[in-house]
Amino acid sequence: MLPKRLVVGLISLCLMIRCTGGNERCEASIRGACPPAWIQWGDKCYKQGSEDLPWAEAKQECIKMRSVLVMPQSQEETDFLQKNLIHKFWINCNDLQVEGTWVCQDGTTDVEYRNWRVEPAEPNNGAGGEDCAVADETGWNDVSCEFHAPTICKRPAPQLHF
Ligand SMILES: [Ca+2]
Ligand SMILES: [Ca+2]
Repeated sequence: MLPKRLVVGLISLCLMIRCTGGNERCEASIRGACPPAWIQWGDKCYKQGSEDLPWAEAKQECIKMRSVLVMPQSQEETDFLQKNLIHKFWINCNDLQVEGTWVCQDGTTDVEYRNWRVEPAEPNNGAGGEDCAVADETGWNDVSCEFHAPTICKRPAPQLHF
């Protein structure tokens, strides 16, 4: 345990930096660390699922861990995941509702970022039945939702507010 005085000092310092940083709103918060077994990138935490699963089950696995199936919002985020967890994984992106209309969401937020593989061109709805997407080093590919792929779950890093 940290001495109480040190903790109070650190919190005060954080408050001071926040409040003198020129922010219009003087909001104080300390970014917490990710739970054990989760890795941190910015203010997000990530964890790989225990086994390869079909897409819908991958989504459920993340919900069970109070998180969501990952949906990278940039190449930087993808690079971090591939370097630190696994090179190929499901993303929360599907065209199950309307063929060819891809819905990609980070939690409930629509994500505009796309990184479909260029060569061979994806998404190709191969065999007429590819409605879920995996990411790997070559970009995204649509595959059958029944395909078994690794899962990465994502959740916000805990924030302590004052
Ligand atoms: Ca499709
Ligand atoms: Ca495909």
